[in-house]
This record gives sequence, C-alpha cells and structure tokens, in this order.
Amino acid sequence: MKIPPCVIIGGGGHARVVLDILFLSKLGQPQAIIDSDKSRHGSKLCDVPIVGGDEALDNLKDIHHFVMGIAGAGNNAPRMRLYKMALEKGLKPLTIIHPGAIVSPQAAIADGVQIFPGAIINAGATIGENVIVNSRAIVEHDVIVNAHAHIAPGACVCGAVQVGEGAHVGAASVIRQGIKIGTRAIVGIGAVVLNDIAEDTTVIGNPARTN
Ligand code: JB3
Repeated sequence: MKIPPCVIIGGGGHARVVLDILFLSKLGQPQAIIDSDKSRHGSKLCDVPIVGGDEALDNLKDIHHFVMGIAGAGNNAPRMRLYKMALEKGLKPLTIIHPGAIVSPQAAIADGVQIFPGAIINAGATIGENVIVNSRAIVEHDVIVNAHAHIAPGACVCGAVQVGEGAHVGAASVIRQGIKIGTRAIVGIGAVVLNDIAEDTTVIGNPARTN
C-alpha cells in the first residue's frame, strides 16, 4: 500500500518526535514542513525541508495529508486553529501511532490523533480528533478524551475519566477514576486530581487546587 506523502505543520521539538514516529511506523511520508519562523525557511529538520509558512499550504504539489507538528505546552488553541485551517484547505489528517505504544483494539481513535512512544490506550477508551497522547501516558479503560486535548508525558488518566475539548493534562499528573475535566481546563505538572475541574480552570498540586 502506498505511503501517503504528508506535510508537517510546525517544525520544533514536538515535530521531531512526530517525524520519528512517521519514519518508524511508515504511516506517512513527510515531504515538507511549514513553520512560521521565517529564519528557518530553506533549512531542514530530520532531513525534511522547511519550505515556508502556512501560506505554503496552498502550493504543495501531490501532498494531500497533514500531521500537526505543533504541541504547545498548556495552550491547545493554536494547534486547534491550525488543524481546522488544514481541513479547510482540503488536506486530510493522518493518525500516527508509535510502534512502541499499546493501543487496545477496543479503543476508538479518531482522525489526526498522535500516540507517542510507550503510551497505553486501554479498552473502551475514545480518543477524539487531533488529540495528543504523549510519551508513556496512560489512558485507562472507558476514558473519553475530547478533540484537541493533550495528555502530556507520563500522565495517568484513570478509568472512565472525561477530558474536555482542548484541555491539557500535565506531565506526570494523576486523574482519579470517573473525574470530569472541563473544556480547555489545565492540569499542572504532577498534579493529583481528586475532584471534577470546571472549564477554563487551572489546577496544580497534590491534592490539586485552583492556583
Ligand atoms: O515537553 C515535551 C515532551 N514536549 C513539548 C511540547 C508539549 O510543546 C516541547 O518540549 C515544547 O515545549 C512544545 O513543543 P512544540 O509545540 O514543538 O514547541 P516548539 O519546539 O517551540 O516548536 C513549535 C514550532 O512551531 C516552532 O518552530 C514555531 O516557529 C512553529 N509555529 C508556531 N506557530 C508555527 C506556528 N508554525 C506554523 N506553521 N504555524 C504557526 O502558526
């Protein structure tokens, strides 16, 4: 089966891992990177050319798929905006899964999802569009992660938790089973969440509290 050529949107640290996954998984053939930092146009990342900024999306020949190369620590709005921009331009999102991730066949994985090395997605979990499940994160059974959310490295999301659209679950945080995390909420690094979190709310600490 032909490996689909793709463009990577954003060419920084997260993109480096995305490229690693593409090279290993052969789920896409990265042909170009677009990045808003003009000083990097004409250079390469992992041997993939940085061809221009977002305007370059209109002139890509024979590339019909994209992968988000931007993560953003805590703020998922830029990633959501760029994802929707690529869709509007008729590009299709690739879902990328590192060969070293464990994904239950009973999990539902939407378009544009990124599952990083060592991540575990357990039975009955639903992972929404453009979600990042970062390195060694655990998404337990029956969890619902809504679109554009980010489960950061080493986070542990226990059974049947609901993560709101665009929320950020911080690195090495722990979310007790059954908790609801609101839209665009932010869970700080290492937080231990024992109660529901309202939308647009940031919590830190153990036990997690609004800061
Ligand atoms: O901590 C970990 C494991 N990962 C972090 C991740 C969650 O967030 C990582 O260490 C970084 O803190 C961050 O990764 P990201 O998003 O790759 O950040 P950065 O390394 O700064 O790269 C972002 C790239 O996107 C930069 O090269 C920016 O110039 C570019 N960029 C920013 N806005 C954009 C835009 N590129 C395009 N095409 N369009 C934009 O609007």
